[in-house]
Amino acid sequence: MKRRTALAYLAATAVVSPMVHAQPSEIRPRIIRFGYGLNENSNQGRAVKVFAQEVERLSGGKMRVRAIGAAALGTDIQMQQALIGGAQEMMVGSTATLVGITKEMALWDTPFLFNSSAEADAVLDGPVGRKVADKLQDKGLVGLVYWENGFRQLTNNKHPITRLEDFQGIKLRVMQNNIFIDSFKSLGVNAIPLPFSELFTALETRAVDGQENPYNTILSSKFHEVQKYLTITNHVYSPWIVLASKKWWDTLNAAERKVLLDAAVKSRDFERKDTREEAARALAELKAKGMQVNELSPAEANRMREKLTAVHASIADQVGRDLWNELQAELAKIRNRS
Ligand code: TK8
Repeated sequence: MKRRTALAYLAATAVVSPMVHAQPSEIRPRIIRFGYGLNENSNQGRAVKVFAQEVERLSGGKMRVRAIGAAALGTDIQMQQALIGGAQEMMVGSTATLVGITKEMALWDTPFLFNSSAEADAVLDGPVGRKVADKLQDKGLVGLVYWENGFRQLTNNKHPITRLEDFQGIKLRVMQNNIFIDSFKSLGVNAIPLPFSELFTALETRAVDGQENPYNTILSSKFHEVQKYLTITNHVYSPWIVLASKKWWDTLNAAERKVLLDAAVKSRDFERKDTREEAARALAELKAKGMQVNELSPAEANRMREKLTAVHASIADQVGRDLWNELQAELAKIRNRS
């Protein structure tokens, strides 16, 4: 099937322009396989669709995106490897799962780094966000834009979390990197790193008691069906990043790259707006679906914050003091302005 398509395509290009004049761009697949982890009916799925439509429109139909959700092409980490090897063209996923490839990505896992999504946008779209994304190039990936995953909240099936002591012994699924593991261990939980695609089943079979993700994901992944308690913690802001295979990107001409970049920016603006609108409704919807929701008292929120900000020094060491200081200076500038 693959073979026939490739041959048919070669034959078609040969008629239009003799093979001797064929540019590398004419023999690469015009279909862009774009993988993502959430399902189609999620903020991630909706934004991938916008990206696909824009690529098709801006390229006059010459470039087409085949969007494949629900981790059908693999977990974030598996897809990253496929991009690096050139077996897949594009994906969107958590920056947190890139920390094993580019240590500077750990910057975005800093608990309580941003006070608002406006701060996150300003930093991620600014020079520090660009610098961190550009570090991926040496590793075979091109980081195009950051999307909003969002502020993360905690759910579990054991009991409401109202005090720091309630974290004790909870088996909590965390994203696969050392910052998340260390952060949650400092709260006393039993932190279990798992890919997102295994999470629903792990919750359903009670292999883990809880997890943490933004309201949007809790809702679109139907975690409310297998989780009873939701605690509003806003403990960290997670970005997603749209990635391209560097191997593939290097075969594109300037016009094609521009199509992808313009479509990425358009999808980013759509995605952030859509995500924020959905987040504003999602909490009420989760309550209506039976989740028991609680907020931490200011005193308990502070105790949690203190524990989590204690990991800041080790993040600064991991990403490098210069980058850490640059980020803090950038944040101070933004906060001064507003
Ligand atoms: C989706 C993941 C997800 C993330 C997680 O592939 O793993 O909990 O929040 O969005 O990247």
